[in-house]
This record gives sequence, structure tokens and C-alpha cells, in this order.
Amino acid sequence: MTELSISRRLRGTPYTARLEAAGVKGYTVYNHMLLPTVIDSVQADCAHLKQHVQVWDVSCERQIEVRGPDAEKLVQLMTPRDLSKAQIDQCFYIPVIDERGGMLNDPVAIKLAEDRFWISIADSDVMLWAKGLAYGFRFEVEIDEPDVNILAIQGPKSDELMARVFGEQVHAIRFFRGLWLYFEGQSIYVARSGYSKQGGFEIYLEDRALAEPLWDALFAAGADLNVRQGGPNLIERIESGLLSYGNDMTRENTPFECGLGKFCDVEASIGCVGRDALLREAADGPMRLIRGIAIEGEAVPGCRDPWRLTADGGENAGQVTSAVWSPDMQTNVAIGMVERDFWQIGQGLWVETPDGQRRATVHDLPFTA
Ligand code: THG
Repeated sequence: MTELSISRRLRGTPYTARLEAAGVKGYTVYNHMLLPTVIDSVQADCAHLKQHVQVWDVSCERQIEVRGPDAEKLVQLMTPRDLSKAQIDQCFYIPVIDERGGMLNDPVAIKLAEDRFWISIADSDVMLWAKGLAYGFRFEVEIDEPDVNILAIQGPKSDELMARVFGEQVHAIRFFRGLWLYFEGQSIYVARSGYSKQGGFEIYLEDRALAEPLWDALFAAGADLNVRQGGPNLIERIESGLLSYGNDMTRENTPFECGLGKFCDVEASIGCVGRDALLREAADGPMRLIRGIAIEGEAVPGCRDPWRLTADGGENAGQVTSAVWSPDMQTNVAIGMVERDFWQIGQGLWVETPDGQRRATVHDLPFTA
């Protein structure tokens, strides 16, 4: 395959040298930064993730820091999720939408102090939107992208590995909560979160000088746990129903279409950009919905341009945007947007893959409920 040209714009991370020494096989580009996606093979990485523990370089989950007297006002303007009861060190999965209700990003927001937030972004330039809003509204805030480089620890042995490096307090961290823990004398924010459903933590490392020491400490402590490097895994994330911004949803989709209605408090979110559009949509319900799709036959090729979904009568039924063979489910699993008339679980459809038409069935997300 053709190679990507490396330059300053395609940012490396403080862990890149370690990854390459260990033999990473594939990257994608996310927030203008390298994100490892294949270590051994997507299938082998998935099987290992479900059994053991992995260390993921997810530095590309960049933090947009918003601080100042109007910080909370600005973050609340950006999302229909009600943040008024947010506690300090709590994480929130928030849809960020534009004035039409279109998805701009689906980050994790962390309230670090009454006047300080991190927005842990998916792949779009949220900082520019935030700066534009702050300028337009004359908010008293500062916005930048601090050099935070997250390591995610994922898999069933995550608690064990984290306790060995950070102490027994890690067990007390609840899902989407965080604690400040010490490593080499420095306080680091650690949350129980991450882009898999195998359990785990995210370590928000601020001091780049500690990147390799932290990496090395995790691998030394986890040798008998069969710790390996990993990364967001296509099979695991589709089975688990974790959405990928830019792939499964874009600015063309509303949070309701993305199944993120449970993270929208439209009534409470007065002043949120796009609120009127969401109120209109809440009345009639969405026109399409994100769904799991099981695709029959042998392993499908990778999905780049969306694959058309059609019904038996040839009607447009939507599109598939992520697809892969699942060894555990012994079928192809996929995520797609399905039009209203066809989104019932169990609905039979046709999908146009690059290899030809296949039979497909609408499935609930996650696949593994
Ligand atoms: N962690 C952090 N930042 C991130 C991601 C992450 N930024 C980019 C990307 N991932 C953002 N997208 C998601 C998507 C799903 C979840 C988190 C970030 C997620 N969802 C759970 C779910 O859907 O079941 C839980 C949501 C909830 O209950 O609040 O975890 O992974 N730091």
C-alpha cells in the first residue's frame, strides 16, 4: 500500500518511539496526530484485549482546556447535555452540536474545577469552534490545547495492572469518575473510562518527560499479566456499539439519529447552540437511527465510502459506515444509519459492499448486550 508522508503536521506522540520499538503495524490519523490501530492483527489484538490488558497510546484524544469565569457557560453552550449537576473530577460523554443540531464532535468533558474544563475530543477541530463562540459571546475564558497525552489501560486485567503502578485506590474509582494519583511524585488525573467495553482506565499525562517512564513502568509491572500495547480495536468497538465521529456520524446527523438522545436534556439546556433544532426534532422523532447491522457471508473488505442499504423493494434504507468480521460472533458486524421505515430490529435488508450485494439484518447496539 502507498505510504503516508510524515511531517510536522502529522504529529507524533511522546510514546511513538516506544510503539515503534515494540513493532506497531498500522496507524490512522486522528486530530492531526498518529493513532495506532493495528499491533499484531486486528483479530489477534481483539482476542488479547478481551482476555488480558493493553496499553493504548490515545494521545490523539486531545484536550481542549477551557478556563476562566465563563468556562462552564461556554461548555454548556456547546452541548445539550445538562452539566449543572456536574461534580469536580467527573467525566461526561457530551454531544457537541452546531446551530442546526448537527454533530460537531462527541467528546468526553471533564470538570476539573468550577472554572476549568477539559474537553477530550474526537476527530474534529473543536478548539476553533470554542474560540469562535467565546469571541462572539465576549466570554471571559482562555482556550488552548495543553500537551496532555493519554494512555488508556484496557482489558479485564486493567484493575490489577493499575493497582500495581498507582496503588489500591484505583479500585475505588467508579465509571466516568476520576482521581488524582501519583506517579514519580507527580499528580496525574486517572479516570475509569476508555474506548472499549472491556473495562479500564485513562491516564491523562501532562508531563511529557514522564511518558516513557510511565510506559516502561506499566510494561514492567504487567509482564506476568501478558500486557501488550494496543489501540482502539475495530472489531471490539463495533461489537460494543462505540461510535466513531467522522465515520458513523458527521455534521449531517443529529444526536437523536446517533442514539445519543439519552445524553440530551433539551428542556434544561437553555441557550445551547442548536437547541431549537433539537426541540423540533424531539417532537417528531429522528428520520434515521444508528443501528447495528449483521452482514451475511464471508469476511467483508474494509469500509471506506459508505455502503448503500436497500430494502427488498429497492427503497433506500440508509448506509453502512463501519464493518468487520467478528470471530466471536461468526458473522460480519457493522454500524450504519438506517431510515425510519426500516430500522426495526430484525428487519432484513441488502447492503452493497465492494464485493457485491449481501443480505443484512438490523441489529441492536451493542451486539453483545
Ligand atoms: N476517551 C477520552 N476521550 C475520547 C474518547 C475516549 N475522545 C474521543 C472519543 N473517545 C470520543 N468518543 C467516545 C465515544 C464513546 C465513549 C467515550 C468517548 C464512551 N461511551 C460509553 C457508552 O457509550 O457506553 C459511556 C457513555 C456514558 O455512559 O456516559 O465511553 O474514549 N478521554
